[in-house]
Amino acid sequence: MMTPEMKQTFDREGFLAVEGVFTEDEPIPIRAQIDALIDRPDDPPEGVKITREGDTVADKNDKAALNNNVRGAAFLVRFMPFFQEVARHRPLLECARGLLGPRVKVFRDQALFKPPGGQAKPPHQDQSYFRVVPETDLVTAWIALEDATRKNGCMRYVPQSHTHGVFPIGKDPDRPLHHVPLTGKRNLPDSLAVPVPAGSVIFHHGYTLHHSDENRSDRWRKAIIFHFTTSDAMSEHDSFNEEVSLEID
Ligand SMILES: O=C(O)CCC(=O)C(=O)O
Repeated sequence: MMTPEMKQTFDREGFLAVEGVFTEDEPIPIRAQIDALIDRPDDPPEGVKITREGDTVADKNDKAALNNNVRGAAFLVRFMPFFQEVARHRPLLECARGLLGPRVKVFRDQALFKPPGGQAKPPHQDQSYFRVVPETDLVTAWIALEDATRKNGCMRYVPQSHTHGVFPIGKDPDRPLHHVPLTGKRNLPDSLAVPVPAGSVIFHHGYTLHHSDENRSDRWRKAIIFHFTTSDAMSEHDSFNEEVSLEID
């Protein structure tokens, strides 16, 4: 599944889209699990955390900004056997091992469901948050459960941005949790939209700058996201190490 040419592209560009990692049918039961979470956001399975659009807002009294739409979930793999099976999906693991080496784990997992009108995700680097060591041992797998299109807010990546390491972090007063990468005078190319059909997986390096636009369609854009690392990698932040999603190899 992961040819030497694909690995070279990933190493050069900092991301790689692989179509057909999951068959056409495989996302269907995964979507059903996600839909059940969306339908009952106040009653998630134990340990699973539901996130809402308004979670990113600075002023929790600002009723106009405080959009209560369900936006995502965290710890599906850590707490739900169904998603542990998804994380052990053989072609997915072949790709992850092809990029990271023979021994991998799911360091962290999340799901992002961008509802119609759902807000853009600003540019960021995953390593800015996770601080995994060895620093190059974090690869995120973004798994499309629906077709991801320019209209519904597909992923966008800044080619070769992974060659710069973690940028200094700035603050956005409107989004206090967000790490704004201060790219300074570096002459970075524009980000590239990467539309993919359902069942595709886009892999990106922990340093790669990425973001997504608002969902301008009338349908949800649903994805699950597994942050893979090598088995022995650890975060500089102990809290992450205490909440690893799934040991695999
Ligand atoms: O799904 C999105 O729009 C953003 C996902 C993301 O930031 C990530 O996979 O690290």
